Amino acid sequence: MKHREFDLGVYLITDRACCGSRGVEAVVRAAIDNGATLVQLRDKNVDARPMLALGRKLMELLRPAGISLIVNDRIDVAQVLDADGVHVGQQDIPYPEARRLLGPAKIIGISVGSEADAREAAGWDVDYVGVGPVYATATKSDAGAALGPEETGRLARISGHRAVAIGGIDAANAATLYAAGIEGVAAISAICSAPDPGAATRRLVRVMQEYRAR
Ligand code: TZP
Ligand code: MG
Repeated sequence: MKHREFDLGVYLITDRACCGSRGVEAVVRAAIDNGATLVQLRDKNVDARPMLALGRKLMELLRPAGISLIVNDRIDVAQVLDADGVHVGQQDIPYPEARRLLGPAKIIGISVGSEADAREAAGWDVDYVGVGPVYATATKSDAGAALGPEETGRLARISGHRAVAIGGIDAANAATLYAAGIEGVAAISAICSAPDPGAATRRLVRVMQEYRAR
C-alpha cells in the first residue's frame, strides 16, 4: 500500500515559542488558508499529552483541507494520532526501524546535513529528505554550518529522493532553492514569527508558484 500524496512546496514547521500568544493552532490555520502545502508538528520541550492534544486539534484543521500532518521525532505520538507521517533526524530512531513501526502507508522524511547522510538516505526508501541548514538560523541551536543553496541541491541529488530545503528560508531567498532543483521549502520563523503568518505564507507560495509555472 502506498501512502497518500503530499506536496512539499511550502512546508510549515510549528514552533510554540515563535507562534507566541497567537498559539500554534491559529498560525497553522492562517498558513493553510494561504496555501501552505504540508505541516509538521514539532515541539522539543513538551510532554506527550499536551503534544497529543495539539496534534488532535491540528488533525481536525488539516484533514478537511486534505493537508498531511507530519510529527517530528515522536513516532509514538504519530501513531496515537494516526498522523500521516513522521520526520526523523540523524539522532532520532533510524529510518529502517521507523518504517517497521509505522508500516508502508505512512510518510517518513529524514534530515540530511552532509554527503554521508545523503548517501545513506540513497539506500533507503524514504518519502523525502529535509536538507539543511541552507542558511544560518537562530531557530535550531545545533543546526550545524550553513550549506548554501548549491550544496543543498547537490545533497538532494545524491539522496535521489524528493527534497525540501530547511534553515533560514524566507520569501526573499526561497527562489534560489527552487532554482537549485529543490521541490519545496520548509520554514519555521519565516511563518511562525511573522507579524502576519498568513501574508508570510502567501509570499512563499507566490515564489513557489512562479517556479512551478515555468
Ligand atoms: N533543521 C535544520 S534548520 C532548522 C531545523 C529544524 C530550523 C529551521 O528554522 P527556520 O526558522 O526556518 O530557520
Ligand atoms: Mg528530530
